[in-house]
Amino acid sequence: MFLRKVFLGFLISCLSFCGLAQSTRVFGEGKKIYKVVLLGDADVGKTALCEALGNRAFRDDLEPTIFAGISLMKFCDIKGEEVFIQVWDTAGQERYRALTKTYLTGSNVALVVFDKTNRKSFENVDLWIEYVRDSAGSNCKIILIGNKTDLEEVVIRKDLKDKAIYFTVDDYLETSARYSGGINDLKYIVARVLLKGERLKLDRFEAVEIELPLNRKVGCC
Ligand SMILES: Nc1nc2c(ncn2[C@@H]2O[C@H](COP(=O)(O)OP(=O)(O)OP(=O)(O)O)[C@@H](O)[C@H]2O)c(=O)[nH]1
Ligand SMILES: [Mg+2]
Repeated sequence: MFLRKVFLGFLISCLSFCGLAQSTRVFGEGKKIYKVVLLGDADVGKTALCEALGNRAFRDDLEPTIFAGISLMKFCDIKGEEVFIQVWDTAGQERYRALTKTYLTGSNVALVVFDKTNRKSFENVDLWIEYVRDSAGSNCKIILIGNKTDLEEVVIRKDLKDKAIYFTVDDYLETSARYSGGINDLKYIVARVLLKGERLKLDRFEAVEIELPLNRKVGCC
């Protein structure tokens, strides 16, 4: 099981170097695909949020992510055109941090997650945002997410306002991956920053996971 994960992680690393990491790819019959990267400390709930975005049920037994996982989701229809997002769920453990920087290449949106019950994860937000600024380019939008609102919170709104970086991000929201709290808002915010200027219909935001076309050439090297 561990070896399988290591192999998959290695494959993902290769793909990221080979061009799958580029933003706004077009695949299949000319469908648009945007790259969204989840990052933040270990255990903050990135994988749980990725599951929630894909409309999958919450699980207590999630294992720590190794390298990163990629999910391709049909995100919404805009004027009859299907929009897809490629969600990169990165590993928060320190030993994978150098790789996380490479996964950020070409991303359209970075979802920087902290755990509202864990102050250290909140303090480290500065570091993750610095990674995004250094590796993803200036066009990448940053959405800050305070997760686990269903538990007793240690980080409160005032703490956020005391943090200079809070005023530099494109949006902030709070979620509970456990109870899907804030997940629809998150979908809406991601769609809004990606497709600004488009007329958005809230009821069309359905993130449905589809098969990752790893066997297709996605503008690869
Ligand atoms: N109560 C509660 N637990 C959560 C929530 N989100 C995640 N968890 C739990 O927190 C633990 C860590 O969640 P993960 O999604 O694996 O965390 P991660 O950020 O992906 O961690 P790494 O992959 O190691 O970087 C798991 O036991 C989840 O079930 C939440 O909103 N509320
Ligand atoms: Mg994870």
